[in-house]
Amino acid sequence: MQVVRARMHRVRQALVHEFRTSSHQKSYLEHLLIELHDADGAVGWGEIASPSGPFYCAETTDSCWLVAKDFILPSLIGKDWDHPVEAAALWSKIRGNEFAKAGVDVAVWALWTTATGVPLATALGGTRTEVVAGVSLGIEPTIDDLLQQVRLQTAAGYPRVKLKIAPGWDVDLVKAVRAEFGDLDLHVDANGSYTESENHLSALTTLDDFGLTMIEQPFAPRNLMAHARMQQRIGTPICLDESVETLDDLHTAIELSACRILNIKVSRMGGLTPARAAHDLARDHDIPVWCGGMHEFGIGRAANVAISALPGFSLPSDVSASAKYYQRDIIVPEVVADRGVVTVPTGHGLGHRIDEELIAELTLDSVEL
Ligand code: OSB
Ligand code: MG
Repeated sequence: MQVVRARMHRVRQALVHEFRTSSHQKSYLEHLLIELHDADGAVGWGEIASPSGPFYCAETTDSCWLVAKDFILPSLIGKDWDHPVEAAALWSKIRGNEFAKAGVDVAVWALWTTATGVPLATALGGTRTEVVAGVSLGIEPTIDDLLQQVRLQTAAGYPRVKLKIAPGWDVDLVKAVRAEFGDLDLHVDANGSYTESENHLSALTTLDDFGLTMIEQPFAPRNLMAHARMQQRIGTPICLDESVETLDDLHTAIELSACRILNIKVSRMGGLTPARAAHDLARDHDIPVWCGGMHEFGIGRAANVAISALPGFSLPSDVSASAKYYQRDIIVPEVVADRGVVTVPTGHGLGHRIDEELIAELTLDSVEL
């Protein structure tokens, strides 16, 4: 198989509800869509879901645009390959830039599964026909606003809620949510905003008393030692997100006992090929995994649903319905959840039609290679 032509589109969509984390705030997103064509006319789409600024990780929308255009796509175009794993080897010399690689990797998998007529989840080794979705709720102006969001999403049937926390926005709100939702599957995500200062350690150890399913990424991404020390002090499992960009990071985290749960993001880890390898490694070490999200539009979301069908994804994933994020999604049908359950598509490729008309309306800039 050979990619003979590639296009990249910068596409903007407004979020239905503004999202704030410890590091940034957003009301709309700009993602890069990758469109790959082979010589026989087959097409595969992928999505680079990088945040616009370098606050979640080092990448930005603009850095992804540059690296995809000047390095990743040129490494792929005109080369022969028989399987997506072989295609990914073509750009393996490029360091970092995992979000940019992920969009191209998803497009390659979509192209290959479209051309061969196989559903993406099946090609990846997925065994589930349905995946369970949770919701991720951002920092709100007040605890009452947050409670309102929890009521809305649990009423929609989502069985798991994750709350963004930051120093000063932690114990009180978890206490309030627990008081109203006593047995809800609840977890918190700090996006690396805590240090090992006395105040911060005291807040984190207090959170150990609320029956949380996990505490996600309390400390800075490279500070695996702090995670290992905290995991020794508390019973609540620590889950890593930002710390694990590569398989080597995961090997180190396992060696250090820095986590008991892993959030696998296709976007953060450079695509479906490395995400699947992380799933396999975690399973060998009895570490349960779930699929995290970056507010992907429909294309990235479809890839997240497909990887969530693998057997090790035993915890609810951040693959909420399109409607939780966007007024109208760029795939048809959009992703729907029935009481928090998403059906894995059985059609070939991503299993959704790409709404190119809508994409054209939302596109700010395009480039062709
Ligand atoms: O840490 O999981 C995160 C969104 C932007 C940046 C970081 C994170 C998130 C989410 C959103 O939690 C999860 C989703 O896509 O629903
Ligand atoms: Mg996270």
